[in-house]
Amino acid sequence: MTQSLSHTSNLLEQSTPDDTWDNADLIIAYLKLLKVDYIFGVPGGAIEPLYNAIARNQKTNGPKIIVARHESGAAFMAEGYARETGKLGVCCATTGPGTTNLLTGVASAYADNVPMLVITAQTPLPKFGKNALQESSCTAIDTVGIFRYCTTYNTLVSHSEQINTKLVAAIMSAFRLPNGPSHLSIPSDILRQKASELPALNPSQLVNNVTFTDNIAISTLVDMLSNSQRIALFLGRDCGKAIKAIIEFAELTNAAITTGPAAKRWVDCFHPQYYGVFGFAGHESAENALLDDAVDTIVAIGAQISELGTNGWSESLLSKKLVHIDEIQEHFSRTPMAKHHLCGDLQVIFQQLNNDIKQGIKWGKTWKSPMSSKQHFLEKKAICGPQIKLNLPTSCYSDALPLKPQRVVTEFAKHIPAEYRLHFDAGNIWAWFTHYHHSSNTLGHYHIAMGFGSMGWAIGAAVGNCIGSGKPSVCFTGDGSYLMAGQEITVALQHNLPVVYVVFNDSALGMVKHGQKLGGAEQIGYALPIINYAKIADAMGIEGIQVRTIDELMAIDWQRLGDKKGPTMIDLTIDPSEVPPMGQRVKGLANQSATPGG
Ligand SMILES: Cc1ncc(C[n+]2csc(CCOP(=O)(O)OP(=O)(O)O)c2C)c(N)n1
Repeated sequence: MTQSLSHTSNLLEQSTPDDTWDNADLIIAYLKLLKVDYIFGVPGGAIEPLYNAIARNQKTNGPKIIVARHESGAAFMAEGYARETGKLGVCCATTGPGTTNLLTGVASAYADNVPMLVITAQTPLPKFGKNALQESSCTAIDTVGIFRYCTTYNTLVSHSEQINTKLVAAIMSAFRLPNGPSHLSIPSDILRQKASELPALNPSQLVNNVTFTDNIAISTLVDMLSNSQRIALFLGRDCGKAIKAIIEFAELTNAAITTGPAAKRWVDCFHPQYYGVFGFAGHESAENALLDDAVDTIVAIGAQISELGTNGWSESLLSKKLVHIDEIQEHFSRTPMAKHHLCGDLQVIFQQLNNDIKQGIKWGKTWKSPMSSKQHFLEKKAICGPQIKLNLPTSCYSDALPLKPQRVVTEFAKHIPAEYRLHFDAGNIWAWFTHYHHSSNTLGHYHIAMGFGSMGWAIGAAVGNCIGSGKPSVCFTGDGSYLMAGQEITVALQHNLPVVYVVFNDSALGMVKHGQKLGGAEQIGYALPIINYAKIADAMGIEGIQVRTIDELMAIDWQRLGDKKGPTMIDLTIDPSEVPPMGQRVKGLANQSATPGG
């Protein structure tokens, strides 16, 4: 996660404490220093002091509050905001149920390593242990205990004097690799107490929080590469910041490029060396590129080595041919079979590697092209006007009704303008877009949360992203997820945000239904009622569009929807019988005798 922060002493001056300055003001002063413009949450009695401080600080450019409909939505919004801006995502909740509602969203940010500050109100100190309303102290429903396993830093602020130190620790911990959420549980009486100190953080120090680079390991790798004949790459989620240098490396070494599902956002799918996604709902061509006997070195870069990213830790990737390059040492614990580990800043490593390789090329070193006898995985067939005609499966060109998800996704890839930020919810959406969404947009505007995999993530994240980017965003979600978390659309309504919701309507928890079928399990618990989501939107004063036919699909005016001040709901009926390309995942689950599904 990158960020651009500068030391802003003028903000400190604007925030000089006076008689009314309390600890909640101190928190806001830190957020101003970090140039955080928004806090996401749901109010309640115990967190009121923070809301009061937010209100007081509006005159001095303090962060604004965005009130979500559910606290998990607030956390997803904070995640969407952080992913887009590189700043800290901040969310807050009141004691008890407010805080427990926040949990799934915080866990999601933890699993996907998104920097976040989570502030929850705690029972006032004098009421600890007395069965107070919504008591969240250590002898009740202990919210610090509950957050223990999904935060990088997690503490109760038990004395006013701790707040400065703990805020600094929380912020720095959120930005330390691997990034993640920090949680401060602050009793409401401490939030109200007079603050005695100024913020003690120089924000420019945060950007210095980088990994050291192992120069000896770089030299070893250069030797290995000079003895290698054919290379394949596997790009993981975290290679965004160095993607230009990595692609240059691929081009210099003629390496086949494959990505995990979350990393396809960094790569031009039409790049001649791209072989597609390896991992959940990926492409056979990517697997073949890694399995190619002539490949002697597979380089995994910025890859967590998660289940979905590796087809269930498949040996096609995790073999003795592997070299693993990463900024996070912990990731190496999942590649003990690798012939080489290289830890460090990816940008520094690939600049160095590229310089050395250019020298090698000058001396006559070459690498063989990837699977030269095979065509590109999208196999360009012919040029039809400005559009490249791709040899995609026939379902991608089908006019049949109900609409085929493959056709719908193919059209979306062609027609949604590049400035849109795309968000994909858990469910079959993951599979359809991973497999069939081919775009040359390498701007990283393709967001998927495959760590915790919560339904409803995209519904909130699309709002937070739109707030952070000022650009239109789109949320692709299933009807089950929308029924679970869809009321957040009204946040986009309230704040005039151009967020387009596309509900893939199959009247089912589709991934569960197809997972059960593919795994030969009993068919149970997946059915949903027939609902017209465009009509629900209509009742909320939101433009609702029904898409049932090809003509209606092609008539969606993405430019207009993106220029609009407010959300749109597209209710898209898809063919519920189409089987998503997730066979590998089902096989993996079947081997572990678990129930298929996300
Ligand atoms: C909060 C949560 N509950 C349950 C699951 C398990 N799960 C994964 S996908 C899925 C079904 C999603 O259905 P829907 O949103 O309609 O999308 P579809 O699969 O039909 O595209 C379920 C229940 C989950 N991932 N997250």
